[in-house]
Amino acid sequence: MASVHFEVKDHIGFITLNRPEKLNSFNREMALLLQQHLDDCKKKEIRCVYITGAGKGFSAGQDLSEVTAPDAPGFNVILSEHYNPIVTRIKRLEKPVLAAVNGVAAGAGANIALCCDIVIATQSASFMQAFSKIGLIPDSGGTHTLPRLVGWQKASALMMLGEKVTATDAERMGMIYKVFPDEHFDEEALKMAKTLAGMPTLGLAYTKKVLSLSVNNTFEDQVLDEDVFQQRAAQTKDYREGVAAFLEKRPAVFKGE
Ligand code: LHQ
Repeated sequence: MASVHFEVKDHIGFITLNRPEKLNSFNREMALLLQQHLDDCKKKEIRCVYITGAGKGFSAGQDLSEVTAPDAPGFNVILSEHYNPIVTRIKRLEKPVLAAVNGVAAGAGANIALCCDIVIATQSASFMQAFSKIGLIPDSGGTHTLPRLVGWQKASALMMLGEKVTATDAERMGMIYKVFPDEHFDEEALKMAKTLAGMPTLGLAYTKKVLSLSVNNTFEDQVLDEDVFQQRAAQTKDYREGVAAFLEKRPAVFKGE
C-alpha cells in the first residue's frame, strides 16, 4: 500500500497520509509522494483538495527512526526537498485545500495542516509543536503561520513548551476553523469539501492569493491588489452565473471557470 493514497471523486482530490502504524510520520518516500499528489491536484477538474491521515493520527511529523538511520537524509535535504516543497505547493495551489485533522498532528505534521486554507479537526484530535522537545526549531512554515493564527505570545509559548493543544482549544484560540464530534467528523468534513468543490473555484483561488499578499502589504497596496483580483473575478463565468442565479432566484451552478 502506498504511503500516500490519492483518489479523485466529485471534483475533490482526496490525499490520505498512509503510514498509520507510525502515526503517518514522514519518511522520504511519503514526503515525495505527497508532493507528487499535490501536483496532481493542479488538474482543472479538481476543485478542492482534502488532506487527512489514515488510522488514529493525522501525522506525527518527521519519522524519527529515519533521521537516526545510518543512511539518513541530511537536514538540508529534509527541509529543502521534503517539507519546504510540500508547504509551498499547498500555498500555491490555486484552489482551496482543506485539512481534515483526524487525530494528533505533531511537528511538521501540525504545520503542514496549519498551512492549509481551512483546518477542521475531530474532537479527539490535538496539535503539538513537538520540535522543542527534541531540540529542534519549528519548521514547515510554522514560524510564519502560527503567530499569524494565534498571535505572537501564544505561538511563542506553544513552540517553546511543545504542549499538546486539544482540538477544542485550538479552535478557541483561532488556530483552526472548526471542531466536529468524532462520530460526525467524516460526514461533516466531506460535506465541507463538497461545498468548496461546488463553489466558484477561480474566485476562491483569487481570495487565497490576495489573503496571502496581505502578509507583506501595506493597507494601500492591499486595496490595490484587491482591485486587480476583483477585476479578474468579475471576468469569470462563475461570477456571471452567481449574479444571474441570484436575480433569477435559483441556486447557482458554478463550473470553476
Ligand atoms: C513515531 C513518531 C515519529 C517515528 C509516533 N517518528 N515513529 C525536520 C528536520 C529534520 C529532522 C527532524 O524533523 C523535522 C520536522 C519534525 O517534524 S520534528 C518533530 C518530529 N515529531 C515528533 O517529535 C513527535 C514524536 N511523537 C510523539 O511525540 C507522540 O508519538 C505523539 C504525541 C505524536 C502521539 O503520542 P501517542 O498518541 O501516545 O502515540 P505513540 O507515541 O504511542 O505513537 C504510536 C506509534 O507511532 C509508536 O510506535 P510503536 O511501535 O511504539 O507503537 C511511535 O513510536 C510511533 N511514532 N511518532 N515522529
